[in-house]
Amino acid sequence: MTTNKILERFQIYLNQALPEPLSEKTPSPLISAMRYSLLNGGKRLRALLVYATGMALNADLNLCDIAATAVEMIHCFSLIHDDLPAMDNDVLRRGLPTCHIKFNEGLAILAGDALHTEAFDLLSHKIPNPQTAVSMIQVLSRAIGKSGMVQGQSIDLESENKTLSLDLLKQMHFLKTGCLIEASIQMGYLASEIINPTIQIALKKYGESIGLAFQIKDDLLDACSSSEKLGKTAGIDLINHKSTFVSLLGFSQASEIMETLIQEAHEALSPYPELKNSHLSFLADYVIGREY
Ligand code: GRG
Repeated sequence: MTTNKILERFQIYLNQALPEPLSEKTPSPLISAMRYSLLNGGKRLRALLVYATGMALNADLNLCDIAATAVEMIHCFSLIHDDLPAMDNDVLRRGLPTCHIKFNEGLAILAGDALHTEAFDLLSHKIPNPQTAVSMIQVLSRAIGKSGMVQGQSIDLESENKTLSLDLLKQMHFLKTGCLIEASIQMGYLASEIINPTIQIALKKYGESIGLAFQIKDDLLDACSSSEKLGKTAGIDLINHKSTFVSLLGFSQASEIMETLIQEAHEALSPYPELKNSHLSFLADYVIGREY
């Protein structure tokens, strides 16, 4: 199946997972705000990682649909909250007004909250094998809480107007962005319902490498692209006085490290033909080749 076909399939599933309210007479601003943030574009990288890993390991695609949807709900929730005035205070996301600008701040907070809950509701109700459901819930919740994404965001908030060490910058991005990327890959592995610790280790290494490379690419794009191309405010890190890989290392050293990380990602896959010859290889290159 091509990447475009996977994306088409995913969009249909997403749309069904969060349908419009049944009656037009009872519009729900909450669901409109959730759908606005969930259905309006984005690269769908985390969902694609779920499918790519699952498909490489012969997972049932129906399980990948559910896992990818849960991951994307969490991602969209984090974007809504990240854009709020108390966080990055941004007005543009995916080429559109951010959720709190389009609706209002209170509704944006609630839409994020409800997407967060909906992800776990979906996994707990739709994954047929209870052990697989619990494992997925464990992986996803661990990745986004106090030992993952929220912790990363907390370090980020405290870091404004400070110059971070390279190690702390890496740690912050590992938590804030890398953990959910790794969890997406792990969700695809769990969807396959195979047990193969060596493959799991290879996938972890792959995830660590592309997670960091993704963030370095984000910093490079933030520094040199336009808001029009990115669909979000370019130069926001400078505006918010944040340390980035570009501000700490310069453009060319940051690019070199990013390229090396992607080589390492390919090396992690290479002993396993089922991984090497899968969409995972394409996604590693996509992470640093992307233009937005
Ligand atoms: C989890 C309770 C709770 C709160 C959220 C706001 C927050 C805490 C965390 C922020 C996490 C965050 C937004 C990290 C940034 C990750 C990042 C680089 C997002 C952009 O991802 P892309 O480029 O976006 O994949 P698209 O639009 O393509 O989906």
